[in-house]
Amino acid sequence: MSDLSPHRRYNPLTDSWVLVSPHRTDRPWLGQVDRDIAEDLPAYDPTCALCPGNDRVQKKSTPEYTSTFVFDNDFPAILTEPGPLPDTTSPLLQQQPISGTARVMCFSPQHNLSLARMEVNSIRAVIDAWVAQTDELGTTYEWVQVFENKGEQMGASNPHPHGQIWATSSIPTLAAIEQRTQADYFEREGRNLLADYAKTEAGSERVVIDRDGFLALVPYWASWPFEILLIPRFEAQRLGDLSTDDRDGLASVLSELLIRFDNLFETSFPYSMGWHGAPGRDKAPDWQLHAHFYPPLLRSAMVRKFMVGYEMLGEPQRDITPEQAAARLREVDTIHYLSGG
Ligand code: H2U
Ligand code: ZN
Repeated sequence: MSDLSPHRRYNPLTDSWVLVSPHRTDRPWLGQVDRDIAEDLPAYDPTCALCPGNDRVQKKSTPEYTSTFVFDNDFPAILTEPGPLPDTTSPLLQQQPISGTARVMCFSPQHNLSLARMEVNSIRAVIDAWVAQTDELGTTYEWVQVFENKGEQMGASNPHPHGQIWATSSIPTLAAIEQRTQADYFEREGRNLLADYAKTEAGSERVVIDRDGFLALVPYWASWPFEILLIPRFEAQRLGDLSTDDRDGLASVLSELLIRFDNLFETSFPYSMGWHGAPGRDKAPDWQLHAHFYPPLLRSAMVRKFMVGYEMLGEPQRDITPEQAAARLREVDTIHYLSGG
């Protein structure tokens, strides 16, 4: 693939393009080399707000939980009651009120774990908690964003395995774009965009995992080097549509994917990931549930991709092709490098 010429690839979900420059993969690296941040963490950290039994701010405390634990974020970015808005006089100065709920979900009581190092049945408990949260908050709010921002390189403040849930009265920008592109495709083709895409990619060189009803692949239009799109192979609009069997399959596939991530550079692989499901509660045959994984690393635990320069001013650009990235992820072991197996 590396004898390909520079070209652009279209992302039908975001209606945007990415520049692929395969010939540049051998250029010398003279940029930043991060400090290797791998460190031995304790299973319990008395200063961690997310560890069982510890104090949080405002006289709150985290209980002695044994599986997952969800609490209202003590520093929420959105509030349940809308307040005053700035005065504006020009149509160019638009604003909208927003209300919402922000929660934190601890994936495990154990401070030094990550989803990649958790047992499949503990990952299954996280999936159940995601389903419960989206079901509950989806009755009140237009959009429920489940996400995990993992690792110091992503700006995460605490290594304790955790994710977040932000539920809002309005649909955020990126979700609204995906809603439009999926609706347009459905109207034009009479079929579901991501279901068609999953069919198109069956057996392709971009597939990393395809089993138990789930497809994990480096999408044709990926902008991050090891970006992954995870799609159920069956019709599912929201996390709540997953049966117990589906959730078992997902737990196993998630575990494998995250172990492959960690094994790629033998590091606790940083990323932002999150779920996109149909907004509201109505039937939405144009929507397909999916998860995005956006990891920043490029060529080692210490060398990451920067979305700067041309990317901030033009469009995303990548050197290593999605096909090469998928091959790398397929090559690595499915036993975690720290498990000593
Ligand atoms: P991040 O490192 O991904 O930001 O996650 C930590 C979250 O936990 C963050 O959103 C919340 C922060 O607001 N938090 C509390 O709600 N209470 C605390 O006492 C500490 C951190
Ligand atoms: Zn902790």
